[in-house]
Amino acid sequence: MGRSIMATVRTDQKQRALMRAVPNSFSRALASYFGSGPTDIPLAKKQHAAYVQSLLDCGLEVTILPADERHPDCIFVEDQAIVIDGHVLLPVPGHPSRVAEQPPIADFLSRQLNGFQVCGMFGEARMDGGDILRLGDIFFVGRSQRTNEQGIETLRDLLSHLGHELRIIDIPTDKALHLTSISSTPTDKIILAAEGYLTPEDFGELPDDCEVIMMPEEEVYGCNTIGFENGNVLVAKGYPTVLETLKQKGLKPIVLDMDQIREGDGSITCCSIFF
Ligand code: CIR
Repeated sequence: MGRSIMATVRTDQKQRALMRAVPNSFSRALASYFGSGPTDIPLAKKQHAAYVQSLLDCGLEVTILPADERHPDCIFVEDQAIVIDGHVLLPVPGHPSRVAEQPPIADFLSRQLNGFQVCGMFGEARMDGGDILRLGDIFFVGRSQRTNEQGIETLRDLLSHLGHELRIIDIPTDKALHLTSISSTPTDKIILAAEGYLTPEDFGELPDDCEVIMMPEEEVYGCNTIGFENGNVLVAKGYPTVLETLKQKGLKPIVLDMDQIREGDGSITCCSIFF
C-alpha cells in the first residue's frame, strides 16, 4: 500500500509522519479562504516533495499513501485522523466530499498503532483534525464550519480518559477554515496566532512558562508551523515576522514554498499526521 521511506527514528511524538501524494485532480480542491484553487499541479507535486524531504531531513520516518484521484483534497490528511498519545480518533470530516478519504488512513494507522484505542465518531458529530491544537497537556479545539458540538464532545471523552484538558475556541468562520489555519505550536511552550483572527485571551490561562505570540494579520498563513523537539520548525515562505520571531526564540526555521498547497486552502500541518 504505502511507500515507506526509513530514516533515523526519533524518540518524541513526531517520529513518524503519514502523508498522501498529490492527485492530478488537486486543481479541484475546495478553496474558499487562502486560495482560489491550485493552478499548477506539477509545481504542487514539487512543493509537496520538498516538504517530504524536509521531514526526512528532520529525521522522521515518512509513509506516503497513494493519491486518490476521486478526492482532490486527499493530501490534507491532518483532517482525517487525530493521534493522541498513540490513540486514534477517526472523526467524521465536516465536509461531505472529504468523508471517503478516510478508510486507507484509518487502515494504515490501525495497523501501525496496533494495541492502542481507535475511536470513531457517530450520529451528527463532525470534526476536521485541522481544528485540534496541542500545547503540552492542554488541547484546543476550534468550533468551526467543520467541527460541531457533538464532535467536540467525542474528543472531550477521549481526552478525559487520557487526562488532558480541552478548551474550545470559536473560529471566525467568515474568514478562517480551521484553528490550525490561524495558529500553531512551534514548541510545547509557544502558541503563534494571528491578530484579527484570535486573541491571547481565546487560549485562556496558560502555564507560566508558556506564551501566545501574536503575528500581524497579513501573516496569518505563516502562523501554521510544525515544530520538532530539536528546535527545527517548518514554516511557509513569505512571512517575515513569523520567520524572525522563530529565530529570536532560538528555533531553527526550515522554509518551505507552499504557494500551490495554499491555493487549496491547506497549510503546512494539513499535509501530515504525526504519530
Ligand atoms: C478543505 O477545504 O477541506 C481543503 N481544501 C483544505 C483542508 C486544509 N486542512 C487543514 O487545514 N487541516
